[in-house]
Amino acid sequence: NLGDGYRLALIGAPIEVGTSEPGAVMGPAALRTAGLGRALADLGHAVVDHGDVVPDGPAGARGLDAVAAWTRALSRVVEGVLDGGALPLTAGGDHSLSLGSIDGVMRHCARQGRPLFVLWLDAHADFNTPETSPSGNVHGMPLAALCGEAGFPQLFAEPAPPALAPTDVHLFGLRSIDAGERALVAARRVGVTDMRTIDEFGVIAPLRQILERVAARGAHLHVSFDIDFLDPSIAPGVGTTVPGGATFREAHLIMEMLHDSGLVRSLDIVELNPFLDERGRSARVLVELAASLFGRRILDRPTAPIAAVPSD
Ligand code: Z70
Ligand code: MN
Ligand code: MN
Ligand code: MN
Repeated sequence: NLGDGYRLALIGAPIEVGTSEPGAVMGPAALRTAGLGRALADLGHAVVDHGDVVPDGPAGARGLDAVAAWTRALSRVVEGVLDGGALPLTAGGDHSLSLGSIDGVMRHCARQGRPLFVLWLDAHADFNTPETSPSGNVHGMPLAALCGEAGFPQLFAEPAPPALAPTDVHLFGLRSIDAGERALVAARRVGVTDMRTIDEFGVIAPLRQILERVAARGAHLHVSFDIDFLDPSIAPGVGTTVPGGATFREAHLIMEMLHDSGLVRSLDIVELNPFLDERGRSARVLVELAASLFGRRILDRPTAPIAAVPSD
């Protein structure tokens, strides 16, 4: 157990080589400017800012070689933070950074003999391979690479940990998927709560099911939060806006439930593009949501279980 005050490690990952839309490189700076570190420290956590990670070797060009240089560097930092008993919060940067953060988490978990579960809050599936990708953008591919799909060059340092099991990945908030990745997600039995499910059942029931499963297995829960999970009306600072995203209230509730579960052991916040933002709105929303995930609440008590709410 992490106890009350967590040790949080803020890791900047100013990476945009996985997208065709420039600006995500400014993400970590914008999150710091919006007060990410201060908000978490104000909640009583010990926050250490590790600064921005520098890629291993040349990472100037776009594409998989550049991403590999980031992946190796990020993996080392994230694994080191976990080995030191702190919780890594990797702030991006485009979603290809999760290749590195999750590789680091997998190495840490493998050594501890602990199962890993990945909750992917995103409008997209990010399950393309170089072959299925319509855009060639690596930020649309990290989950396929982590799950061991063929067609990727060597991205991870040797020895690579065993691939992530697709059944231990859950896509939450999905509303935009390409034909090739759609077939793969179905064939590999990746867990999915799409926007239609959320419209029908809300966020509580599907998320509770996931959290119960993670708790029962004693798994390490990694949350990868793509800002495009949110509706663009509350978070316009993203490269590709997809309408019909999570509302302000749904997103807060998810963060509060994640906090109350006590299961989250590592986090990515990705795809913030401050160049496309409106006066820092998106960065501020992300800081607020991160604060909710790490314990900010309206009243100083957990939300009452439904059964305890007086009915009539
Ligand atoms: C599409 C692709 C994507 C953003 C992920 C989109 C990928 N599936 N876009 N996050 N903003 O190009 O692979
Ligand atoms: Mn994504
Ligand atoms: Mn380790
Ligand atoms: Mn996305």
